[in-house]
Amino acid sequence: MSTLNLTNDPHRRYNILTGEWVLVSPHRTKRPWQGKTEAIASADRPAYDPACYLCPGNIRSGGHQNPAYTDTFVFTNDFAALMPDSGDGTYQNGLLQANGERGICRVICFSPNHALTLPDMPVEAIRKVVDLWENEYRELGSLDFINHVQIFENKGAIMGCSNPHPHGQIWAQTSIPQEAAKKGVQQGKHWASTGRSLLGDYLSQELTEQERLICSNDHFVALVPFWAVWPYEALIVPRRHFQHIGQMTEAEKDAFAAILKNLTQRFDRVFDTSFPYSAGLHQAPTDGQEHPAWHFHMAFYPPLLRSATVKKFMVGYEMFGEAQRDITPEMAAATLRTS
Ligand code: H2U
Repeated sequence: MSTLNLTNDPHRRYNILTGEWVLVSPHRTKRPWQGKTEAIASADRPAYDPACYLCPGNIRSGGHQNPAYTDTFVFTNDFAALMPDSGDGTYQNGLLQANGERGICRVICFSPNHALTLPDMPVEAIRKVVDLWENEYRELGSLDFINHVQIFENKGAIMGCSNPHPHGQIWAQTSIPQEAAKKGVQQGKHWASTGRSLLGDYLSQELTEQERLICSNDHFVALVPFWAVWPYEALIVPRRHFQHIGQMTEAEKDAFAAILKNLTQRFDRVFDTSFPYSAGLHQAPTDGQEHPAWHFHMAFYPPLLRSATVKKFMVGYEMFGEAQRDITPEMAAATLRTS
């Protein structure tokens, strides 16, 4: 058996959190690009936009008026994908099956200022977003029919975000959705066989090896995971093993806000543009069970590949085979570390 050179040889890496594989083709980074480029959204925005449905005091669809909020503001999505009182019956017809799904969708404004994004906001203002995420996780999670609370942000027009006003969303529902379910299984297996947190053990190894680290503080570490699929994918992991945002100490909440700013500022500097991404918190289900294996974390999936205008497409082999990347996670981490 020959030795594998991770910086040169095509290889597959294992995602310990999902049990899936990603194909890495480092030698391919030299290929020329003549494909699609994206328009850069103008960064010139007013602090208040009278036509924005998220700005303070403005009217949303359906006639609801936003209050004159001064920091964060949360409301039930006017076009919610899930509803609390929809049917929860089942459909079974031979091989065809479906289950009704109930839930609640909310929209969170991070700031009243239309012109800002998370990295532009002071750490104290980001801390208020963290507090709101915690409140929502607790409040929605305490409802009988809510077993999972997915908090996320979709940033940038190329991620399908409909409005540049700084905001995120929450979809809370009865079922544990697939991504979280896969992570629950993998973490559970490691816990059962070792009695330790999978991400805790992984973090120890990354802190020793150092080459995929981006930035850190007393309570959190940001790194490019060994199995990253998106070019500049990142993971924020707390040094302490806890299951959900409701267990963070005050110092950890401050540190979480600080690392969110640090990481997203680095993203913006990579291609000197407001970096688009989808980011989400993954944490224990709210089904009333103990989930000792769960280790809170936040993942960022940014699509940009070569510049502010060239993004990665998950098509072709990725749709029919499995995820693939060219630049190695180590190269991406080195870029983010020095950005
Ligand atoms: P994104 O821009 O991240 O896609 O989300 C904005 C959300 O805001 C979207 O889910 C909701 C949309 O349904 N929305 C309202 O709730 N009220 C409105 O007046 C417009 C958009």
